[in-house]
This record gives sequence, structure tokens and C-alpha cells, in this order.
Amino acid sequence: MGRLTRRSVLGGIAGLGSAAAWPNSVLPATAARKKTPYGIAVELGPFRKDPLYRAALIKYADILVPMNALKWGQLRYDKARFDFSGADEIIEFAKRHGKTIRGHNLLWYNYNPKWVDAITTARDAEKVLVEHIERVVDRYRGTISSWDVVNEVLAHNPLEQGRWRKGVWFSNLGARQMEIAFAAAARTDPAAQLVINDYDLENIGPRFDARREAILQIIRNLQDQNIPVHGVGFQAHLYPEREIDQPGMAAFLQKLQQLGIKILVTELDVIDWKLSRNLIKRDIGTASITAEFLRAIYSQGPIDSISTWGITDRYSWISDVFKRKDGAPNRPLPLDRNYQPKPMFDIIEKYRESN
Ligand code: 9MR
Repeated sequence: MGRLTRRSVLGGIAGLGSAAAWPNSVLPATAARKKTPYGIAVELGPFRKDPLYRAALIKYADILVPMNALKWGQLRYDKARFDFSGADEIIEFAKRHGKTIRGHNLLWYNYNPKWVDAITTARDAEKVLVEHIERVVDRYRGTISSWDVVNEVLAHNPLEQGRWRKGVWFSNLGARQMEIAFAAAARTDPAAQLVINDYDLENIGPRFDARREAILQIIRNLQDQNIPVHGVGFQAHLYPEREIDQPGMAAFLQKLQQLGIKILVTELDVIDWKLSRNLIKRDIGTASITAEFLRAIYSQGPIDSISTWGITDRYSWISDVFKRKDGAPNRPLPLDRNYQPKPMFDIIEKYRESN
């Protein structure tokens, strides 16, 4: 889709202002303003084999986030050693190209090696967790400036399943898993931004209310114990068929701000399995839900960073997990399969400018 077409498409999306104020590059005041830093999660496979992918990372990103290379499953598949080779490839590239780096993640119920999932005592769990965090955070001290310390610790539905996600860390350590992880990360790199990262925080309904409330409780609990926590990461895997809770988000963001907590968007993409097959309609749907979400997330002022979970429709987990019934390829990300910007790209740019 060419720029002119995209521009007219965008003009039709609610809340975007007049067509005359578009594109951002012609807005007079933007040069002086600081745009929200933009991050891209990097997958090692395409990073190694696709030069266009690397070129897009260089061209568009301020921040790079190894998508999987820092997970336990990659670093710790062998109990006897740490394998930093994949993470280092991405991190060296990021440094060479002047990008800052976010780390994902230090604790997750998922994607752990078998020997970790086999841990059955609190003592072993704490020892292994603390060792891991100290070693990994120390290795990248001064290089990785922001960490997703805990990832997806909330139960999918805290109203029915108990508040916390079950897994090796929770079953051995209970809610202490969070305290241990944040304390170890803070001790090891006192300058790093420490983030609690989770999904399904933006929509309307009791399940989402409960998830937002649980995040607040985690933060208050850490703060009560003087354990540093600096940010909440909204993964933002968005479903166009679900409504964004604008007032719920505004209230949540205000409470987070009162607690001194920064707001990050960490894994933005759009689950387009139920949108029209028609590409123009589909891309409008994707851009619209992105705009609705960003309207909510920017409603209380600037945010700290915004990252998408990949950059091109060519490579996305959504194509594996949320295949369309009509068999058409998914289009969840800012650039299409040929690395051309889609309306979603322009929406992100527009909100970044408003920081
Ligand atoms: O996109 C990631 C995919 O390539 C991995 O196979 C998967 C398991 O490690 O994780 C995906 O990323 C997830 C992220 O780490 C946490 N939030 C949900 C993301 C999508 O599943």
C-alpha cells in the first residue's frame, strides 16, 4: 500500500485528528519534542539469515530486545553451563548500531529447561533462581538497561485460578518468587530499570480488572519491603474484537504513577485472526485497535518506551498460534512481509511523537 493510500486510510480512523496534520514529518513542532523510544523484539533465526530484517532493525529501532535468546530455555538448556552465544550475537549487533537493549526475561513459568521444571524444594528453587539472575544481570550490567524481571506471573484468570500463574517458581516459592527476583536483580545492577511484564491488562471486564488489581498489589508489596520495582510492561498482544477499557486504563495508570511506576509497552502486535480477509480493511482494523490502545496508554502523559514483538509480518508468533480460518497469512506487525510500513506503523509514529 503506498503512502498516499495509507494517509487516506488513516484519515478514517477515529481520534487521529485532521488529515492536514498528517504526516508527522510535516508537523512543525516535532523536531524539538522527544519521541517515545521504539523497540523491536529480535528473533535469532531471521536475524541470522535475512539481511532485510537486520536492515529494518537498524533503520527503525532505538531499542532491541532479544525475543527468546535470554530465556532460560536458551541460556540454561544445559544444567552445567550458561550459553550466552545467541544473546551475545544480538547484543553485539545492538551495541554496534548504537541501540539500547531491553532484557526479556529473568523469571517465567514457561519455556524452562526440564531440569528446572524438575525442581521440588524452595531451597533449590531460590538458589537456582538467584544464581541465574546474578549471573545474567551481572554479565550485561551497563549494557542491558531495562529488564523484564518477572514475566506473566498473574494467573490467566485470577478470579477463578487463584491470583498467581502456576509453574516451577510459584509451586516452590509462592509469591516470594517476585521478591526474590526483584531483590536479586536490584542488588546485581542497581542502575537497571526493573519491570513487571504481563498481558491482558487493557480490556473491559472483571478478569481484566482483577489482573490490573493484582499488578498493583505486587507493586505495593514490593515497595512495602523496600524492594525496587520501576515499571509495568504492557505486553499488548491486542485483540481487535475486544474493547479497550479507556476509563479503567486511565485509573490504573494514575495509580501506577502515584506509586512512581513507569509505563512501558513491551510486546505490541495485533491478533488479526478474526479481521476481514480484505487487506485494506484488515490493515485498518489492525491500525484502529493499535490507536485505541495507544490512546489509553498515552492518556496520562508520556510513556517510557514502546516495543513491538517483531517488526515484519514475515516473522511472528501470531502466525503459529492464531492462524486464520481462511488460511490467509496474518498481518500483526507494523511492516508487511515486504518490509513496507502499514497504517499500524503510522499510528505508532503518531503516538510516539505525542510523548
Ligand atoms: O514470540 C516468542 C516465541 O518465538 C517463543 O517460541 C515463545 C516461547 O518462548 O515466546 C514467544 O514470546 C512470548 C513472550 O516471551 C512472552 N509473552 C508472550 C509472547 C508470545 O507468546
